[in-house]
Amino acid sequence: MRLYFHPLSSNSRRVTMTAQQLGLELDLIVVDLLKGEHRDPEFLQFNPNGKVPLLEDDGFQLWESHAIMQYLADRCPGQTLYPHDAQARADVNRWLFWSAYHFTPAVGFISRERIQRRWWVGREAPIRPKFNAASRCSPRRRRCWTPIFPAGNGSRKTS
Ligand SMILES: N[C@@H](CCC(=O)N[C@@H](CS)C(=O)NCC(=O)O)C(=O)O
Repeated sequence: MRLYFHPLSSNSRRVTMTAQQLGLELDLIVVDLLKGEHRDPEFLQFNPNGKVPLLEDDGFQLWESHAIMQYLADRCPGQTLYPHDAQARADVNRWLFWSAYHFTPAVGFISRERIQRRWWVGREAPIRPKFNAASRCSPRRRRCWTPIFPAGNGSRKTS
């Protein structure tokens, strides 16, 4: 199986970490995002979103990191990482969906503003006094952060 990825991509990393846990060896192919290789027509043909990671398995192409994680587990008979019991699997799925819908977009925002901007613009975004990880979410969505940020607003209490 071949994984088109980028070493700095956290979406790619969750796939490589899953493969490692499963003891699966993947052929890793770097898609140079800085050179725009993810927008090449040959790549877009397999992932019209123009994003990594992309898995290729014997002519089958799969994009979306969480779907790839599930697929890798399903390709390993006897694996225990992704449970077969309905409730145990539902619990894992719960966190996969939470990661895809709530966690990753917010972390991506921080990464773009604080890290990637340094590459593209030469400096990170100015820090807004009230900025926190969930400040761009509506109050309803902000509540979704309570599993990891008990304060419910994306900030950790320091005192
Ligand atoms: N929901 C997708 C997100 C993939 C994604 O955003 N990948 C980033 C790298 S971490 C990318 O390829 N960005 C290139 C771009 O958006 O131009 C997944 O989970 O695989």
